[in-house]
Amino acid sequence: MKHTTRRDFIKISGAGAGSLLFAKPAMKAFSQVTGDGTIHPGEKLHRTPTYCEVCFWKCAGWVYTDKKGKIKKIIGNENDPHCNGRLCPRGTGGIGMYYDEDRLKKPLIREGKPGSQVFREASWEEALDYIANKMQDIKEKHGPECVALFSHGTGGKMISHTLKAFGSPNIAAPSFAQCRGPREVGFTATYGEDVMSPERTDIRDTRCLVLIGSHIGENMHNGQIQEMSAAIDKGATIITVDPRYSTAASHSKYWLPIKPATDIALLLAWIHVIINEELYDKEYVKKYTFGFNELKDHVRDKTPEWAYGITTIEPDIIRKTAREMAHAAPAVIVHPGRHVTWYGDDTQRSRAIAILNALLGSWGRRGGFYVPESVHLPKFPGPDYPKPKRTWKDAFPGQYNLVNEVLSTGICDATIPNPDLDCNLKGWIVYGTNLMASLPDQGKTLKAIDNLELLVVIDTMPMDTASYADVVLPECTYLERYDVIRTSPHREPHIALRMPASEPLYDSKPNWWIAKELGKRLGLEAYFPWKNIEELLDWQLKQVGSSLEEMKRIGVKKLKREYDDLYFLNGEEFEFNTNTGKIELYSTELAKENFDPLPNFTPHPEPPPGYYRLNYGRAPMHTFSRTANNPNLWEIKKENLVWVNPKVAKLWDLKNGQYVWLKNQDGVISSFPIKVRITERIRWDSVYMVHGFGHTEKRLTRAYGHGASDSELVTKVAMDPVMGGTGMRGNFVTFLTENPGKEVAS
Ligand SMILES: Nc1nc2c(c(=O)[nH]1)N[C@H]1C(S)=C(S)[C@@H](COP(=O)(O)OP(=O)(O)OC[C@H]3O[C@@H](n4cnc5c(=O)[nH]c(N)nc54)[C@H](O)[C@@H]3O)O[C@H]1N2
Ligand SMILES: Nc1nc2c(c(=O)[nH]1)N[C@H]1C(S)=C(S)[C@@H](COP(=O)(O)OP(=O)(O)OC[C@H]3O[C@@H](n4cnc5c(=O)[nH]c(N)nc54)[C@H](O)[C@@H]3O)O[C@H]1N2
Ligand code: SF4
Ligand SMILES: [Mo]
Repeated sequence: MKHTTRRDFIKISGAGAGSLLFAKPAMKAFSQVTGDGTIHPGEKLHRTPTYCEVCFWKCAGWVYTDKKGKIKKIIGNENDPHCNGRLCPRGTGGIGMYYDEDRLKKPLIREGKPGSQVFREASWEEALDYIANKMQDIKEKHGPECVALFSHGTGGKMISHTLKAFGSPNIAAPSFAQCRGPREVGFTATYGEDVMSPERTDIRDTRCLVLIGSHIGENMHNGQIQEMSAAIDKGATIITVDPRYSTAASHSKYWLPIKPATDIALLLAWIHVIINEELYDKEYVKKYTFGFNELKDHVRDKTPEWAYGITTIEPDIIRKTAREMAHAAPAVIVHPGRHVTWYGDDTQRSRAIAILNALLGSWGRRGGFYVPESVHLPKFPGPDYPKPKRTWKDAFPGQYNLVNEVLSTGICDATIPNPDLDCNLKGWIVYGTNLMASLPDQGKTLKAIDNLELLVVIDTMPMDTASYADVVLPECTYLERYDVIRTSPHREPHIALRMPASEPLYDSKPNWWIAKELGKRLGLEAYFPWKNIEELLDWQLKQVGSSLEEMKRIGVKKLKREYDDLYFLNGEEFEFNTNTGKIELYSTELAKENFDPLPNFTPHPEPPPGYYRLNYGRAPMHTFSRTANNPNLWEIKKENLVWVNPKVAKLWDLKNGQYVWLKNQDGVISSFPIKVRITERIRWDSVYMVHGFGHTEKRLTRAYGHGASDSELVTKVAMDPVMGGTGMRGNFVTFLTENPGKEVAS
């Protein structure tokens, strides 16, 4: 196992966040980022501002085009707090999204029977008329609420506007029920506020960063990586809890290779040590928290020795790491993570993380969690949205009272006919999300799709979900369009502009145009009183003292904070937005809903003999399934590998580089084989693979058939009873070394 030293980490990261994890061949691929060769020295390039859409960190940058209008390169905007002038490799390689010759080029309408997957090209007029007619039909027969929107990504805001004007509140993203939902509900129950994106973690100034399955390093969220690197530079301690020896683990003072699914036991033991050894911030706890005595009683018997039997982490290490955190407090962060839908008790694990931070006094403190601010852009004058009569929650009476966002999987469930429901959803618009890859239990998604009267997919690529659509609309890429202004929260409030660097290729159109044209056909012109998006953006920008003209020049503008409270809890009075006005160690809200008011450890199912827990994560050069076909990024990583512990490899007589098929506990076999990587970096009870590969859509000429899809193998879901999140890490796989002769659907 190769160990890089702390010094090495600083050295490579100093060259740019992007190079952090890259070997030389990978970097070489980046020197030829454009589709048509390199930039000639001395060539004069024109630059336009953008913000990246390759992932949801949305770094602001500059796009350079040549005299002919060809896009040549993208670099970071120095003034942007998300990236500080440096893009990650995916952001640099974003040009590949524009040059990908497999892009959707024309609107498509399905021919023949539902499910036929045979399409014909259509004009925009015909495609939009078709959608509007169907939507009106559903509205008349069942009500507008029976059309739902799945959306992920910036452009979803415009399509949401059309849907809300149409009268439906059913707008969901997989980034809640399949991602950060439990953390937002867990932190809100504790602090009355959520963690937000970008996370309000003050990593830059932290003295101790605890990562619990948060694999920053493979998880390439740009600003966090840069801040973590800066923190290490200043001598911060990193503690990583991960059953896998992750990149972060390799830069940590302590790596705790925890038995999967047991983190709550570790967290309770840490809380026990911190209370028992009186290491908590007494003044902070007394002044700002509620329920300390209940918590103290609750963890009395949750000793490190108790946790050892569950987690396999030595009591001595549990004590040492707890002291390390307390020593750094309040400049300590027990990171809330982001993709936290693991085992179904995820809100409770997030609560335990929130409680631990409260004991250490890190919320609202420098080097802990800061208070972010964002710019509020006024809404362009127009009518209010109609008030919906029903919502998706009607399908789940009495459930999910603590949930403020829509559950994607809830929409899916509410689409499958059920005698208890007076209305099933009948139409889906899917914008910028590949449901077949991002929702668990593909069988269920397909069942829901089977019951639809209308499925519209708006995408840039012919992704897996598009093949089930009635109508497919080709959106132009982020490099060819304006979008809404980015107003994400940060230390300093700021705005960022995305504008087209080039005309849209083929017959693709931007989301704002699609939203407006569809709105027009639905009789919703009044909601689109602006001529084009330039007029809308310019008006909004002028309300906050800028203009489109200014933003085209500078790309990012920082504004003054309204409140001087970046770090607010230094002894002053503060009322939290909870029932008690305090940080709730004991949650009155969870108690009211009959959930555990203090987190408990519950054991989870173990893999049956011959099976291994399916663990998955990210690769630094790819984003989910969306970059698998990107020519630049594909060049660097064409397929995922399955990580297998040497002991397991020996047992199965597996060799490095050998291809195997994976079969899960429900008998589902991966469509394609996956290459074995034998490594000590994964525990013997689990295997690991990167999410987003194994595409079954042949129109993705590069990505088709490369690697295996974790999504296919996630057929079992551990539902979080508090907020409906779908725990996806309770699936187990075994190896098939012979070709199972599986027919591949495409
Ligand atoms: N099994 C499994 N499931 C998971 C995860 C996992 O790791 N494993 N991760 C979960 C997490 S954390 C999340 S956040 C979700 C992510 O889920 P998704 O957001 O669905 O992720 P992608 O698979 O990247 O799908 C994005 C889609 O948007 C399209 N797209 C890209 N850019 C544009 C654009 O500008 N306009 C339009 N219209 N479309 C565009 C892409 O072509 C692609 O089809 O998945 C969740 N589901
Ligand atoms: N390059 C790149 N970066 C990305 C993305 C991307 O697609 N590509 N997606 C972004 C998005 S939307 C999200 S949500 C984040 C997700 O990134 P994170 O929130 O960092 O990660 P997770 O996917 O939850 O966690 C993956 C890690 O959890 C470990 N793990 C598995 N089981 C357990 C367990 O039981 N206990 C513990 N302690 N650890 C466990 C795995 O070994 C792995 O190292 O990444 C973001 N960043
Ligand atoms: S982290 Fe990378 S992919 Fe994500 S927005 Fe920033 S540059 Fe783009
Ligand atoms: Mo996510």
